[in-house]
Amino acid sequence: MKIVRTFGFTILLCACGFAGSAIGQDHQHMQGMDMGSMGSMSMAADGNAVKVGDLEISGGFAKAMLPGQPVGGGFFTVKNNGSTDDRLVLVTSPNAGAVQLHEMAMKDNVMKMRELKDGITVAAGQTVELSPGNLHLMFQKVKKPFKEGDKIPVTLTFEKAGKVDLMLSVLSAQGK
Ligand SMILES: [Cu+2]
Repeated sequence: MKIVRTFGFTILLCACGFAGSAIGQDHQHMQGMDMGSMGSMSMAADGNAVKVGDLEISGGFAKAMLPGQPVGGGFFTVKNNGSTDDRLVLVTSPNAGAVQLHEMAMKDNVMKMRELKDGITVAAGQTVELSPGNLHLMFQKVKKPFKEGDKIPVTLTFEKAGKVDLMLSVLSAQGK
């Protein structure tokens, strides 16, 4: 994983997945990561929104992976138009051996990422955004590295709304 330090955030996801399988769910990402630079990575919306029950899912995208990179990041926005809370509990994709739900957060000035085993809650009337540097999907055991322009199908399972298929457009490794 030497290249991790040379290229910043893009390979970070790679570092995460690597460390994640090796040492568990609360793994260290990168020393002293600058939140400011991460904030500037805005999300590129795709426009193909899908609905299931009271939920509306939009802006799905994934980042291109570098050759040999074992894991990839995926992102989208979920809006809950209903009056009951729901929860994203499972994500699967034919392009990956497993898909985990992760969050990233600053802790003691260090960016850390951990798997959310209980899923991601989308409260009634709220919108939850999975975006670089925050909540994200982590594709594990990816069969073929995601290339810019690819489409990655995923199936999301929500506790109440049930299953819905979503297509993630692969953007550049920078997520733009
Ligand atoms: Cu992750």
